Amino acid sequence: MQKPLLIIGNKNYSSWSLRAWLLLKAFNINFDEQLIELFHPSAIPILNERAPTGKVPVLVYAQDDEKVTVWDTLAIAIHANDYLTELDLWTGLRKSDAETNTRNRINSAYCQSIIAEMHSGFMGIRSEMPMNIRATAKIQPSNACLNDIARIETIFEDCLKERSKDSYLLGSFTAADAFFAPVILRLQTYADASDIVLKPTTKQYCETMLNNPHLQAWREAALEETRVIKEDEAGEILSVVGVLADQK
Ligand SMILES: N[C@@H](CCC(=O)N[C@@H](CS)C(=O)NCC(=O)O)C(=O)O
Repeated sequence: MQKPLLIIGNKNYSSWSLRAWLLLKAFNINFDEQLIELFHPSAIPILNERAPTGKVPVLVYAQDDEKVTVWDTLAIAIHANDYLTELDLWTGLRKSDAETNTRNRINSAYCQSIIAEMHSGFMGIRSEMPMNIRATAKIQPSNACLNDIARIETIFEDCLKERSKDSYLLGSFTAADAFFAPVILRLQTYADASDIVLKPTTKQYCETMLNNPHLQAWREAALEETRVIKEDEAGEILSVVGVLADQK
């Protein structure tokens, strides 16, 4: 099998790309990455050739001279779990151990349910707090956005209430942590600035995720980017960090 190639968008903005990238990194799946400029003419030939929906992320590789293409983050997670690792992405356990008891089955169901919930919902937070890693911004959150945050905090409480302080959502790192990673970065850059008060469990989990070395590597790369995409920015930008700040 050829080494997979993950095509992603700008790291400062592309939340779906982050989910797929972090998942593959966290599960030690070897891949190359190709970054395209979102909403830019230079991306069009690459997307036309590789991305059936014109969106990223897309995972491509060759096997037995045939081309395998996986688009959409949820499909990439399922495909990676089925073909690219000995680990079970829903529990973080070895596949041979993952089905041995009811607790693992409950965790697997919980993980799959919350990543599906993220994939199909949370439109309030996703539209009003677009991922913009470099920028601290103040927004006026709607009730839909606040309801999304409340639901996310309930999930975090539910997952973490009986776990150690620095635990991931289901104990070990799973697909759930990758799918909620952009939320962590959004809370980091919008919550305080917008007077959104977060629960202690949420703050603790944010700290755990921000200490994850792969998420840190993504964030550092995002802060090196210079492209500003106006349609992916929201609210009143109070400050920026990274190379754009250094240029001022
Ligand atoms: N449902 C898709 C969403 C992918 C998506 O919306 N990607 C954005 C970047 S985060 C994109 O490619 N936007 C470019 C466009 O819409 O033209 C998934 O789960 O991967």
